[in-house]
Order: sequence, then structure tokens, then C-alpha cells
Amino acid sequence: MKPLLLLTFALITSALAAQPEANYDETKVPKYLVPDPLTTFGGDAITDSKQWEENGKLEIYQFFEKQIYGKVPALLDEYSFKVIEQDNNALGGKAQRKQIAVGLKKNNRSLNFNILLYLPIGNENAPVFLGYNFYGNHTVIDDPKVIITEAWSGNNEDLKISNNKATEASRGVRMNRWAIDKMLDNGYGIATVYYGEIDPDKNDFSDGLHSLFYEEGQTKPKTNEWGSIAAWAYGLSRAMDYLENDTNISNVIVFGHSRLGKAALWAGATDPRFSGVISNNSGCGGAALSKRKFGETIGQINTSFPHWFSESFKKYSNKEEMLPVDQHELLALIAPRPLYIASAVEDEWADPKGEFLSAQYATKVYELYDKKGVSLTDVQEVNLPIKQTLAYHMRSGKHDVTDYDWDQYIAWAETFAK
Ligand code: GTR
Repeated sequence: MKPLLLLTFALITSALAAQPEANYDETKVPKYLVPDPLTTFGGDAITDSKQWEENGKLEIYQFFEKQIYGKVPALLDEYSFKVIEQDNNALGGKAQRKQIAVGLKKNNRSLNFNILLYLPIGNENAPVFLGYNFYGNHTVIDDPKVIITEAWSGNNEDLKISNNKATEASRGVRMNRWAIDKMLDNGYGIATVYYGEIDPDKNDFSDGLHSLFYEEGQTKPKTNEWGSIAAWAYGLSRAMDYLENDTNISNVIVFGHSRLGKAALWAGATDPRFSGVISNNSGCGGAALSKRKFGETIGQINTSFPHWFSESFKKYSNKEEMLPVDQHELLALIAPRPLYIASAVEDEWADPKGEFLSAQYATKVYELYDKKGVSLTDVQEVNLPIKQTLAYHMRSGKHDVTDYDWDQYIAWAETFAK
């Protein structure tokens, strides 16, 4: 082989190795049936929001709970919080900063996590975006007062994290994903938590939130119990327990990118206290339809991340057609609350079209409440947001969170959050 050919061959094979057997060809999407959220599993039609709440919604919710994300096994024994740091003149006088230590206790075992909160000065009762970060609270802003996480961190050379431990070197490295100035200038607060403080993102159930709930001798959750995504969603609700009691906060919109977008969606479905939900590029197991098998599939996600979903979800690996639900019904569980689904055009692994269709198919549930979403006649166009109660956009560019995304979320939140 000539050197150039050899190089091309090597590049292609390494790309294939990274994402095995992904289909990116629309003509190869299998024929599939979209489960109708307005027909019960027994075949009864649902015609109004009362019937939806009483019949349809519960069985769909229970399916997601037992077969996909997994059930939370029990109640906590104790919950506590403590404001461990506060500055009413932070970021040059623009914000109040608080760091809150939350303590969770079960079976004499405990877990602590920190919320980093900035509230805008001048808005005494502000709406807040709550979202997890991937590498520690200190990475979202270049603020020397933000406490560096002690928890296990994934290594990332670009972000200066090695030995699975965050240090001063990674302060502010993820600022580009968090438009904090923009939020504050528009009268919004921001609350964030490092997701690894709830459950370190590795296939190991000996640590994190799950381990608090084990009975004598238990080493992992039971078949229908929670994987990491459900644990992260539960952590968002525990952050909400604090935020809903902070008198300077009016309401909370839960946000998440990618795997954390999957967690934000499940948090939105399980906890009605979130007044809005934003899924940024959440893809497979998030907003994207599973039955299209475009980009990442259930089989692939369950293999690469065996700890994310409930053990029971593995029976649908490469058997998407057996699922009585699809991810548009996860979106429907959030109705009638505002929900924003965002894709990126180059993020084919997350199936932007599958996310758009999912928003379209969920819309009929929003319509039961006279709320608008993405109608069947809407077209998916780059950088042309559809800002209804169920909103959608497909940004140009790749898998990421950008200022463009935040501009849309803030403008959309103006319609309900203030
Ligand atoms: C990928 C995974 C996606 C998405 C992403 C992320 O490796 O296949 O489902 O969650 O990670 O979280 O960045």
C-alpha cells in the first residue's frame, strides 16, 4: 500500500474502532413503529389531559423507571445542608456567591456534595439554571474562591486533570460551556454540582450514592434498580431540596449536556418541582429515538457504559423493536412544563434527526394541555429555533454547549421563568 493510502486506511479504521458499526445512513434506518403516548399499553385511547394523568402517564413512567433508568431503592435517613462559603459582592459586585455542602445519610453511611450558586445582584428572587458539570465546580468559572472537588475525576489531558484528581491547574478550564456572565446580566442565577460527587462515572458500584443504600452483603443495585443516570437525576433533586428553600430563588430550570442531559431529562420526569428542563445534545438514552438505531444504539451504550442504566435495560440491547416505549415518551412525561431539546448538526452520534422527531412525537401530549411544541409540519433547519413550550433547535457545529445555545435558552426562559 502507498503511504497516503495506508494513512487514510489507518484513520478510517481508528474512527470505526471508536464508534463500532454506527449507522449514519438515513436509508438504512429500519422501519419502526413509534409507540403512541395517547394509546395505553392495553390499547385504550387517551383523549384528554385527565385521562393521560390517570392512565397513560403512569404506566409509561413505571416502564422507564423499572426497565430503563432503574428505581431509587428507598428513602434517605437524613438530609442536611450548610452554607460553607458566601460572598455578597462576588464577580466584581455582579453576583452573590454561595457554596452549599449537602449531606445525605442512609444506613449510617454518608455522601456529601457541594452546590456552587451565583445569584444576580438586583434580582432578589431570580430563576436559576441548575446543571451538573463534568470536571468540578472550579472548572466552570475562573473564580479563585470556588472549592476544588476532592472526588474522583476522569482524567483529561486537555483540561489538565491527571491521576484522577482535580487541582488548581484546571480552574476555569470549562468556562466556554458556562455563559455565567450572560445569565447574570439577564437576571438568572446559576447552580452547578460536580456529577462525580454523586456517583463517579465508572463501571464500579462500590462507591457513590448507590452504596449508601446497600443491604448487608449487597455490592450492586438489584436488576430493576438505579444505574448512574438515575443516581445523577436523584442528586439534582437533592440540590433542588436546598434551592427551593433559598428565598432568593423563584424557580429552577434543570439543564444538562450529553450524558448529563440524559440525567436532566430523567430528573425533569421524576421531579415536578423543576419548572423547566433543557436537554443539550443528550442523544441515545436521552432525547433521541432508540428505534431508529442511528448513531449510538442501546447495545453500544450498554456495552460502553454498563453502569449508566438499570441492569434490566440490557435486555433491549440490539432489540430496540421489543421496547413498548421510545424516548419521545420520556419527553411527554415532562408535559406540560417547558422543555427544550437541542441538537448540533455535526453531532450525528447523538442522532439530531431522532431528537427532532422525538420532540415532534411528544408534542401531542403537550397539546392535551393546550401547549405548543414542534408540530408535524415543522422542518428541522440549522440555527432556526422553534421556541414553543416544547422547544427545539439544531445548532451548527459539534457536540458541545456554546453561547448560541445559552442565548436561546435564556430567551426561551423569559417566556415562563420570570
Ligand atoms: C459518549 C456517549 C454519549 C454521550 C457522550 C457524553 O461517549 O456515547 O451517549 O453521553 O459520551 O456524555 O459526552
